[in-house]
Amino acid sequence: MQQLNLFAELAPVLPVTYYPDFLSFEQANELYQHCLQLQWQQNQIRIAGKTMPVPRLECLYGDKNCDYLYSNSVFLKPLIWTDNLANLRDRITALTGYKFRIVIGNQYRSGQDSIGWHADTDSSMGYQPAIASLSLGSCRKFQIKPRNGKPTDFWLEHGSLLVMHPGCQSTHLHQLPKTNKVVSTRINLTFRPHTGGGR
Ligand SMILES: O=C(O)CCC(=O)C(=O)O
Repeated sequence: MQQLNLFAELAPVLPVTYYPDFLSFEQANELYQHCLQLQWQQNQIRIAGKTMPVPRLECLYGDKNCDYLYSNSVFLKPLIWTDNLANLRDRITALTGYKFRIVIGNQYRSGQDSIGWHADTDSSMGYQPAIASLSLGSCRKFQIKPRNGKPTDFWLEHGSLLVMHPGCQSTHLHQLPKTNKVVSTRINLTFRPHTGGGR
């Protein structure tokens, strides 16, 4: 499997590994169809005293009691793993050695759906979490940068996997910016550890 390890010569400062062809085209198509049937919800987020819709749809699947709260305002309760998501989780663990208890789904319906600069630092994931991010559907630009540095762009392809290694969330921020280009639906699955619960 092709692997771009960005600890190495391309971009020495990035603590991520990108696997452009983690899934075959057929596997990615099948998983995309499955993911369209997940229980997507439109959540509301509170920022600077204002409540607004999150600019994407979200869902959470995972182990029992692995609730997830982010930005101190969006609270997600896990649904039981589907067989497809559990198989995918185990396949990513076999590749990376990292263990995951939850997966957060993001559905970007158009170029106007996005996620702004942030790090995933929610305490429920424990110390220095590894996060594995699988992309399906439309290819979108993903950016990552050191907290005070310049962004590097990735074009996250259908069936690709981007692994953010332990430490990445402390030193780097990432985002999926809006685009005015016409793009159709993209689904992103982020597999994460969690300190609570149990299977
Ligand atoms: O959609 C993506 O690739 C990024 C998702 C993300 O940053 C997140 O869920 O924290």
